[in-house]
Amino acid sequence: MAKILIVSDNPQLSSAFVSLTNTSTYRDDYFEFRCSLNSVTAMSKAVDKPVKPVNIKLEYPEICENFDLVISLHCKQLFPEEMVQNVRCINVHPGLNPFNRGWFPQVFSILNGLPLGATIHEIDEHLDHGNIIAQEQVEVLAWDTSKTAYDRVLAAEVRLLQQHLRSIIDGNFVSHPAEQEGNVNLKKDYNALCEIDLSEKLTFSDAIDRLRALTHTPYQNAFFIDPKTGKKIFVSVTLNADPTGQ
Ligand code: 0FX
Repeated sequence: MAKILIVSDNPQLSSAFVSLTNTSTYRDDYFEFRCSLNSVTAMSKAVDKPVKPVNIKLEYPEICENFDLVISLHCKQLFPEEMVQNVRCINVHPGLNPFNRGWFPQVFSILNGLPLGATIHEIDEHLDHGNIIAQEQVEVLAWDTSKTAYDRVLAAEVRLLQQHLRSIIDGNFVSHPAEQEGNVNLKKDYNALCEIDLSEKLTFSDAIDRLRALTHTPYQNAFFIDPKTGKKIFVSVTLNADPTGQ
């Protein structure tokens, strides 16, 4: 029986993972979920059983000893180098490595035009970097917001898990390094995008891209400060492709 630890802070993907593994293909495997402290309530609801919090930096020796495989489904904690060297660690990432590795890939793909998709890869000591096991590219449409592009990426992640989870657990997958190092975006890069400078001059095309990249219900991301009242005003956009196909 393979003992697999799933570390996740993403309820939606975790719930899809539970549906996938509640099938006869996985009846001989043992899955345990853990998450960051602030995700306990949402994660327990998503997987329909209590999920224990984990501090990976402190608890990784116990993890290495007790599990054959660790799968990160959007875990917000970094895995220590010593952990990834001692137990097989796999990441399911909402981006098409090596493009826009790191934070919120679809936001940056809308802005810089680099390809978007989902990647399952081995975890090494660098961010979203290890050998690639499987990938699926998704399109970015002119009328996408962060939310619509993200939903497409999540669906691709679930498809990749359906296709590759069995071989990942059995350890008989093939993986290869990315052909280039690509680029990385951090949380601070994303945060810097959110404050709109009302005096910035840019084309309509760039302005629409910036606002749709930051439109993601139910979040309020882009904002400007009203010069008259000093109030913070949030901005999001609605885009609709003509349904008649014109
Ligand atoms: O779980 P996740 O989809 O993924 C993020 C990173 O993008 C990913 O690279 C990393 N491996 C993982 C650990 O964390 O993030 P989320 O559930 O916090 O957010 C999902 C989407 O929601 C995000 O892509 C954009 C949107 N969002 C989220 C927050 C928190 C916003 O638009 N504004 C926000 O403040």
